[in-house]
Amino acid sequence: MTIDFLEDPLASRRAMAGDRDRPQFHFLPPRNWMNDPNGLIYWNDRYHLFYQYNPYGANWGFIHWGHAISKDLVHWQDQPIALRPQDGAGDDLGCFSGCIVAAGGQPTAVYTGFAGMNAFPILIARSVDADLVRWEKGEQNPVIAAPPEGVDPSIFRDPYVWRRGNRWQAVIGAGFKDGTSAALLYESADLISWDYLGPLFATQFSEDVSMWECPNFFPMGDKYVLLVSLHPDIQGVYYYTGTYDGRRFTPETEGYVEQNQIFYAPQVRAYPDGRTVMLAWVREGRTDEAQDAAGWSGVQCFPRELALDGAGRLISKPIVEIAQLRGKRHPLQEPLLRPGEPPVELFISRQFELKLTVTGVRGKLVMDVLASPDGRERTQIGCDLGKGEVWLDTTRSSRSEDVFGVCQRTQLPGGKRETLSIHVLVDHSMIEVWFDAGYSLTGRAYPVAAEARAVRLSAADGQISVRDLSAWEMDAIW
Ligand code: DQQ
Repeated sequence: MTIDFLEDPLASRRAMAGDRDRPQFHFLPPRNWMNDPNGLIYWNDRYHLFYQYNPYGANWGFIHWGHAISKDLVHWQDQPIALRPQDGAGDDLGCFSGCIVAAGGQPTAVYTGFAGMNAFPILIARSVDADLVRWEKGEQNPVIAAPPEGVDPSIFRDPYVWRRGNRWQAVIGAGFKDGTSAALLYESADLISWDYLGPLFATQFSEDVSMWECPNFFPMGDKYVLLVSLHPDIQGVYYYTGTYDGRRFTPETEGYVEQNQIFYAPQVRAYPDGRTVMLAWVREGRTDEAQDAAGWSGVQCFPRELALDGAGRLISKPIVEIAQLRGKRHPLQEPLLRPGEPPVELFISRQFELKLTVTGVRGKLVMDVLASPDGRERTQIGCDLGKGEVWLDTTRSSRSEDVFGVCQRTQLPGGKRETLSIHVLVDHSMIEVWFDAGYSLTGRAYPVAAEARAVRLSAADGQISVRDLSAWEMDAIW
């Protein structure tokens, strides 16, 4: 069976309208499984998002490239499937991750074929219409048949291509047989014939990491950023910022973008308006059976604009277009929170944006979202000003046994502080938080109780004052 088009995607979306866990203002396919974003490109006045997609079910397998377009990076329109596996084409078992570049005015996908556990050839496909709906696979495929000497052939994939002078350059994620993780550098005049130039950068990352998946390499100001996803078992997304001489990258600053098993395989694109924007796969935090029962799995993070802070650290924020989705504004008083006092209930919602700034000499802010009236289900966002520590805790989000909660804690750079901004997006099961205008934590929560919708604030270990408090109901994007 070949699925050429998504049959009535809006009807599929409507059929899931009653699903309380399904995000409403983040991109996800009409149904079934999605993972990595691929092929981000702005073309003919449209943003294009391609994505790893299983049209046959809500778990990973037989990966195609799904496709959606947008005028504003926020509202999306479903398109037919763009790339599908094909016997004997090098992508017999799947069309894995890759990117799209415009070569001589023709968008060309450079992607990973999956043809067996040791067969990840690099392939190209060219778009043959203005809307990037129809694709023809390159007659010269594979353009890179196998990894270089010393690289384990089972861990070599995910080309990311850019233009440098009159040549194309690419990094491909890999792991050497000695355990070194690497972003391998290649160069080409035509996207067909590629020269291997050695590792752009390689290191023994840790004993648990065997390769870097989905490397991205892009300039930011006068620096370059290498972004890598830690394999196996989805161990987080890591970045290096540094300098690049056209052959070698010299890192100066490094850190986690996020260290969890939820946010993974981002793709970054510099758009014509000058912004550098990141999308990423946000995994479910529940069992395969629960995903099957829901009929869908995987969400894209809200598009995040990237920047470097004063110390060269990579930071992000939701793109400004988020303001288009703001609906009713919640009228709110700015509370003074004292330890021992009952929590202040701000409003009731599962689909909102909330911004605030907290101030205190020490003390902890505790924010419960998706909280049930009896408090048995609640998702906690918090910060300890005295320690400069922040967290997102989903261990008590749900009474369901099909759900995995996790407490993510991280230390903010610079430690202790007296003032901290917090920016929260809650979109049903999808939770994104930015602390200090740049440091994000992403999580998933699936409360069982229909009334688990309260947002409450309290303080512990010291008084906290809240200011710049604003919150909006968010519109759905479909
Ligand atoms: N997902 C793709 C691979 C990539 C992985 C397969 C990362 O190309 O390495 O679906 O999530």
